[in-house]
Amino acid sequence: YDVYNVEDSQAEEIKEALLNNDKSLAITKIKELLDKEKNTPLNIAITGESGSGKSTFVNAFRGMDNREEGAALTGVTETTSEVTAYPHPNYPKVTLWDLPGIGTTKFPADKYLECVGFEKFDFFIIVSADRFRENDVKLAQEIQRMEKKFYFVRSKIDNDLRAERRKRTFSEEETLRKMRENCIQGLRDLGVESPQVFLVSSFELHLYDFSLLHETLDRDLPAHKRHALLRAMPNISLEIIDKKKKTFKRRLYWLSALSAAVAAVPVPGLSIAVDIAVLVGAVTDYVFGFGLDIKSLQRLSASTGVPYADLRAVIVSPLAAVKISKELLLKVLSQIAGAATFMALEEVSRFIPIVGIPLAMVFSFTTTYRLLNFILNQLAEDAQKLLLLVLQKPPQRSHRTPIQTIPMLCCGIFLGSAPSSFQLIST
Ligand SMILES: Nc1nc2c(ncn2[C@@H]2O[C@H](COP(=O)(O)OP(=O)(O)O)[C@@H](O)[C@H]2O)c(=O)[nH]1
Ligand SMILES: [Mg+2]
Repeated sequence: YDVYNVEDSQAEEIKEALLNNDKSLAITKIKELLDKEKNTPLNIAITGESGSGKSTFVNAFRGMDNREEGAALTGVTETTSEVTAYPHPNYPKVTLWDLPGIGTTKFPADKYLECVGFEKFDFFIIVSADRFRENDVKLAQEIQRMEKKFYFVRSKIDNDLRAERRKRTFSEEETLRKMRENCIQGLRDLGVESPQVFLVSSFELHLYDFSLLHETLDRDLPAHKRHALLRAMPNISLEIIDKKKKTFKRRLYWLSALSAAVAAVPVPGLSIAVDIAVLVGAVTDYVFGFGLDIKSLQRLSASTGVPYADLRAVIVSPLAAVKISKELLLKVLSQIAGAATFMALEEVSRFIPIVGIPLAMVFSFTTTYRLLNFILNQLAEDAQKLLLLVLQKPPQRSHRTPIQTIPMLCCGIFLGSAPSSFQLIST
């Protein structure tokens, strides 16, 4: 098992504890590792002038429609210097901060940063709906002086493209290229050395540069923050869903090791009781990460206009769009072919003297691994099918099917049609 494929230094400690047969230490360490990921705070500052589209971006990032309850208020002129926190609905430790425009506060850049409490932010996104101005640049320079990162987002790209589309010689690629270049040149002229500019439409995050923004942030952030960001990302591409699946899969080894360590405690019945609680936690995590919980699906329905029932109809996993309980999970697990046999073997093997304990560990590991892997694959497939469904929705005229998504679509269809019984075996 590829247990070493974790960037964390904790991995070595766990391995050592397991090898030394120090189970309680191993359990503590594995739990620490799993919890750490879940509890990593990520604070993203969104700034830019009033009307630039900050609040809409905050909502879109959290998978919310502007009109929804709990959404940041949009289309209102800023009059106060209030900083508002918008926690991610599924990962409240990931927070988007809607900052007032520097022009609204009338503070100089250094005072502005102090005023908004810059220390807590992991990075800044500076939004503008047209060219970037002196205020944006002064702020960027001050952010840099504070040794924080910043990225420029040129918003409302859909508006620009709509206007350009009227021209006879319209080429989307060319228009986007020019806009990007103009923004970069404008920032250079104002003194920013190598500005990173991303063209975004908050109404269509799956188009233009939002994916690129994620990739860039992914590169720049430290490992644990990277995971927090990925999990909170809206499902804008099949690739994002696949990346989520891969990080969950990496954690699967630790969950399986945890289950194995627990199973080796020679008390009948205990291993299964502990395992189920651990499994419920893990599966709930997958469901939330893929946005397959009831509330996320309602949000998806609201923001895309696809009826909830239609979304629900493509979902196969019995664990999506329901409240996950121990009872439900046990029922689902028992329905997964072969599962029952594995668990029975585990229970039996524990009582075989000497060989029993290590054998129980092995069985527990493989059982947990196979079951969670099966569930994870099925949920990821559901998320991909949902994405394909919402991208297909008719009102979005021929906006463009980005060329790069065509192979991914094929791949998604292929994944979607793979017989699920194979995935129980495949890793
Ligand atoms: N077409 C389009 N309009 C947008 C976009 N982002 C924001 N808007 C609109 O621009 C206006 C101002 O947006 P808002 O988010 O309130 O800006 P803020 O003042 O910076 O928070 C609102 O009417 C939004 O609907 C976008 O990506 N595309
Ligand atoms: Mg606003």
